[in-house]
Amino acid sequence: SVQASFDIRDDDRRPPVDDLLGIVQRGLRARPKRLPSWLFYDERGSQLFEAICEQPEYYLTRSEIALMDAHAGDIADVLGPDVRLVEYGSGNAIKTRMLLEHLHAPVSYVPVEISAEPLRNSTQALNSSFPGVPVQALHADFTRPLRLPIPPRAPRRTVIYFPGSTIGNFEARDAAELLRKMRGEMGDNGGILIGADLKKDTATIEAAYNDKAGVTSEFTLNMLVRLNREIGSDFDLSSFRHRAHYNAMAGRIETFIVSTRDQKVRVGKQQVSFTEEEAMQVEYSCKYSPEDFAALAGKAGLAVTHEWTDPQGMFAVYYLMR
Ligand code: AVI
Repeated sequence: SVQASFDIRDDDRRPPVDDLLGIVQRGLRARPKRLPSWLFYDERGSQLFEAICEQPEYYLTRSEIALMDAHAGDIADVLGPDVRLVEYGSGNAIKTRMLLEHLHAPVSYVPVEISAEPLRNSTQALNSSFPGVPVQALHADFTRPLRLPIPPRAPRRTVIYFPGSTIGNFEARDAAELLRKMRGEMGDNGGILIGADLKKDTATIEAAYNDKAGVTSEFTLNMLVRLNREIGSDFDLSSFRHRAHYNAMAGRIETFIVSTRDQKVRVGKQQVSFTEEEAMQVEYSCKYSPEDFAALAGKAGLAVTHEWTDPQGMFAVYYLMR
């Protein structure tokens, strides 16, 4: 019988977010004001993101699952046998499961995740569903250089899996840099399997980031709730609102937190002024044509060797190699 096994390793070089106040104050001094989108993902923010994925307007998750449903077997054939699968982020692992079900004799599964609790949960759940696949979880920030655990046996290749179009939350330069970092980690014979949202009509995209139930709005404003709690700022939640619009020229959703009145907010020892309608930038979600994505990969020294889309042509998954 196969022995279930998993371990969770702490990357001791993981930087604690010890200077949250400094990061926020710097962002609020910028013009226009801006805060980094990773600030969304505290415990509540991660729950709200999961809820966004279930909104009827948010087609990304459903489309990527439909894509995996249609093509996971073919994807597994392209990756080949004896793969070590390294996943950047380990959120809700539906897509990972669909992939693991089809992979031929995977060597190990290595989820890399900065939040300890979700990492522990998904590691345990995956381990009980796939007792034959050793899980070597890594508690680390995937944007930083990783020290991957030693695999239980020599893999034929390392494949980095980065679903969800999370690459789109990085600005072009940072996205290329992240792909280049992955390129180093996967090695000569490795590959990257990556999901990216496709460009499409503005109305469909904008609806996905402005759901009727208001979940995305709550997700966006939760960033201020988090800051009030963690750095003791006094953002008045009732005088800020969510705004997301599609910048077709730049090919991205741009999300802002907008001040609904002239106001001052205390952030540490500083008073920060907001004018009425002042918009603070908090997230980009880039959309790519297949050509855009091939160009991005090229900047990182990678080539698209395969691409798949869901039956409705909403979302794409690319396989990249050196
Ligand atoms: C995680 N990421 C791919 C989501 C996106 O679509 O950019 C985050 C999100 N922001 C608002 N809604 C969803």
